[in-house]
Amino acid sequence: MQDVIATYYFRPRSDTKPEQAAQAICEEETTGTWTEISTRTNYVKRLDGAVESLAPQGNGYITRLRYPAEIFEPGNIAQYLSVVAGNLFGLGRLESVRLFDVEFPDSLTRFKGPKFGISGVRRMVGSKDRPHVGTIIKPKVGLTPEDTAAVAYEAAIGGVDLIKDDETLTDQKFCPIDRRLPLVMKRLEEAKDETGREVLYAVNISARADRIAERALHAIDLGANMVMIDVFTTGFGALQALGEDPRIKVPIHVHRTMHAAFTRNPEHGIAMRPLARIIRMLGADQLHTGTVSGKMSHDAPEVKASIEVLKCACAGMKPTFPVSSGGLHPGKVAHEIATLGTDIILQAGGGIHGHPDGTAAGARAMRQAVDACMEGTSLEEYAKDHYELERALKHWGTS
Ligand code: CAP
Ligand code: MG
Repeated sequence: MQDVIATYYFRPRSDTKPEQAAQAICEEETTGTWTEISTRTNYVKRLDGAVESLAPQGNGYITRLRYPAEIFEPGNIAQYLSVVAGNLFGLGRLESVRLFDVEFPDSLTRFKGPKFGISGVRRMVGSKDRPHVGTIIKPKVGLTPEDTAAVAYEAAIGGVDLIKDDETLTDQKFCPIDRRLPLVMKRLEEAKDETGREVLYAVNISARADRIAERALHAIDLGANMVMIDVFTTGFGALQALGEDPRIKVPIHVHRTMHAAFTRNPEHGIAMRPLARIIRMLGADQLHTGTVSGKMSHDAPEVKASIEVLKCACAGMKPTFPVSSGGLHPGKVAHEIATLGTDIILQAGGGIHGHPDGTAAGARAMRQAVDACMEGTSLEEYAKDHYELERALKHWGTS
């Protein structure tokens, strides 16, 4: 494949034929505009887009469009996106249009990708093939640094692999990074002395793009063993700045807050899959791809499609660890693993801290649920001699 192939679903306006609508996208995103122009000379036309295929699907049509590779500036994701996911969303001749996927040729995927990837993160934690268990400190904001660290300690003692800040906690006055991070790392050291296990803490360094590398380096100076970024609110350039900076030698956890503004409507917007491809290229070691049973709206085939592109062979890049999060609790673990596999991070905030016996018990229950699945035993069976899991299943059920 030499060029870029983008796949869209669309519904044309009633006065527009599907062929015209697909052509309108091609023209808008390459060399055309709404009318003939004298400046679109013969030498320019080599950059024309082309409709590769068009077929009815559901209430609309699915089309594959080819954009010449030469239109793209290698390495400039902002520019890639303004071609494949740009003005087309606003074209009046379309009632709706959704970017389903985009495939880039090798010449446009020369990115470093994740520094650690799934195997690098597994090495840090010391796991082989089981799903990782993560937790989000809850409440998402409001705790003092001391209480945040105490909750982190409990979760670590209980057996989680990863602790992360929530997406809205950054460096507010009530819990500044300079105080929170060293305290959390100190408490995680204490937990390590007791359990022998390394636990990762993803401190949320989301900030304006031109300061983010500085903030990451400062966090590393304070002892961070992972950083987290809200990629859509912060911007792709910010993630790229972290991913490509050789001084940032810790894994990057990527949260996707705001994604549903463009991924949720099945007829319009951008599916998670093409975004996941790009986020992996930019250096995400872990990325939220959604659950198949949790509190956020979800669509199993879409979640699986996003996970697939995080792991597929792509320009020698390491695979990104997918994260299933949002409304999970131990009773949901079996369904998540059965659908999404074992190369997955299962995160529970409420589903750990809301355990009737507290955070450590909640973490134990999540780990027991994972162990049950790895042993091929049902949760109910495993719960018979695993007290924390039994309590969790009684509290939340298994659906
Ligand atoms: C999970 C979470 C995440 C969601 C986001 C939350 O907490 O921290 O932000 O997972 O969804 O605040 O909801 P709970 P997604 O475990 O308490 O639900 O990963 O789909 O972007
Ligand atoms: Mg959250």
